[in-house]
Parts: sequence; C-alpha cells; structure tokens
Amino acid sequence: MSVDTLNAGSLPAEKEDKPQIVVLISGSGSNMVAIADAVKNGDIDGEIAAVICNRPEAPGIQKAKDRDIETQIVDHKEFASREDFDVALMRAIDEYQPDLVVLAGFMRILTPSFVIRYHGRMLNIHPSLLPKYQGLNTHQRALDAGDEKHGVTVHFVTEELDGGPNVIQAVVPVYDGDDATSLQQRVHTQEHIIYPIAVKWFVNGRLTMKGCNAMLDGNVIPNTGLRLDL
Ligand code: NHR
Ligand code: GAR
Repeated sequence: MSVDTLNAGSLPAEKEDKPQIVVLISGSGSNMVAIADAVKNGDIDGEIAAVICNRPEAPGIQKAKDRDIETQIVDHKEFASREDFDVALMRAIDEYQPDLVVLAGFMRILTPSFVIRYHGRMLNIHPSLLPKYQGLNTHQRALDAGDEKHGVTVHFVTEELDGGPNVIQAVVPVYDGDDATSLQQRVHTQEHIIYPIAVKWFVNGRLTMKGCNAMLDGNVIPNTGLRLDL
C-alpha cells in the first residue's frame, strides 16, 4: 500500500505524526502567540491543533485566526455549573486528541475530573514565584509584601490550584516606583521566553510528570523549578 493510500481522507502523514497541542486562553493570548511563533520557526516540533477560549470577546481568538489556527469558544456563562462547563470543554479538547494541553492565561478554575483526565499532560503559566502567591492579583501582592524579586512559573496542573510540580521559573527584579502594570510587563516578557521552552521539552519527550515530581531527561526537577535568574 502506498503512503498516499494509507493516509487517504486524513491529514498528511507529517502533520498527523507531530505531537498535538491544544491551547486554552481567556484573554490577550500573548503566550499562545509566543508558542505559535516557536512552532512556526521549528523550535517546537509539534502542532497547535486548536485554541479554545472561554470568553467570546477575548482578543487572543483573532490572533489565533490570523495564524490559521483553528479556534473554538466554550463560553462558561452558558453553563449552569462548573462541572457542566468542564464537560463541554473536555468534549471540545478531545476532538483533537491532544498530547499536551496548555493553559495560557486561562482564567477558570478546573474541576478534579477535568484535571485527572489530562494528568501529566497539562501545563500552566502562573505569574509569581510559586509557591508564593497562588491565585489572582499576584503582581500587586508581591508589591504589597515589599518583595525584591518576583517572577513567573511554568508548572504541571494538578487538583491543587497552582500547586502542581514546577518546571521553570524566571525571576525578575522589583524596582522602586514599580506599579502592578510595570511589574506585569517585566514578568510578561519572561513568560514568552520560558513557556515555549517548557512546551518544547514536553513535545520532545524530555519533560514528564512522575508522581508529584516534574522530571527532565529522567531527573527530578527541584521544587523551585529550573531557574532563569535575570
Ligand atoms: N485548575 C486547577 N485545578 N489547578 C490549577 O493549577 C489551575 C486550574 C485552573 C486555572 C490557572 C491559574 C493561575 O495561573 C489555573 C490553574 C484562575 C483562577 C481563578 O480564581 C485562579 C488561578 C488560575 C486561574 N478564577 C476565577 C474562577 O472562579 C475566575 C476569575 C475570572 O474569570 O477572571 O474560576 O493563576
Ligand atoms: C499571563 O501573564 C499569565 O501568566 C496570566 O495571565 C496572563 C495572560 O496573558 N495567568 C494568570 O493570571 C492565570 N490566573 P496572555 O493572555 O497574553 O498570554
């Protein structure tokens, strides 16, 4: 049988073979764009199968369309409960049978059954040096505490909110006169560097989760995550 026959009616072999990534967003989608750029320039040897968003008005949707990436909207406001929303979101994601689910500024807390379904293959980026400042308003909280350093963490998603094993952290200085906006911008620049690196490691089979540890090349990653100190 020829290769053409084998693939009749489906995607070209090259496309099907690449690890499939689904990205979940809620907002501007700049991390999704950073990952899409790294896919496009060959740094990440995978494919973004779809971008799924819970907010119909999110600017990130158009950014995905501009890059010829399939988009879907699953609006949480249309569902009576978190569980119902999560079931709809799982159905949307599972259409693509992804190897990796990437939360990129996704703003809805996920139920345990959702998290279990993608156990060991779901990453999040959180704008603080976890375990500090889990949850929301992290930049203001770092400023209020008088921290000299702040940053961002990529971690595996587990049931514990922002509590899964850390993969990479980037540290940024906090300057006198910073406000939440200036600090957020400094952190954002680092997000666009570390998230594509973590996705690349996962897609290459180097990054895994075993028990409660993140592993790189079979070695346990320390609790802080691998650190980019700037
Ligand atoms: N779900 C689980 N189970 N575990 C994690 O680690 C998760 C998660 C869902 C999202 C991202 C997270 C972050 O990086 C994330 C990690 C939203 C909230 C929140 O309180 C908290 C943390 C994160 C994302 N969301 C409100 C809610 O009621 C809604 C806020 C809004 O819509 O603007 O879901 O910080
Ligand atoms: C990022 O700063 C990300 O760390 C943060 O939202 C922003 C999304 O930006 N995530 C959270 O706060 C999760 N609660 P983006 O849409 O431009 O990627």
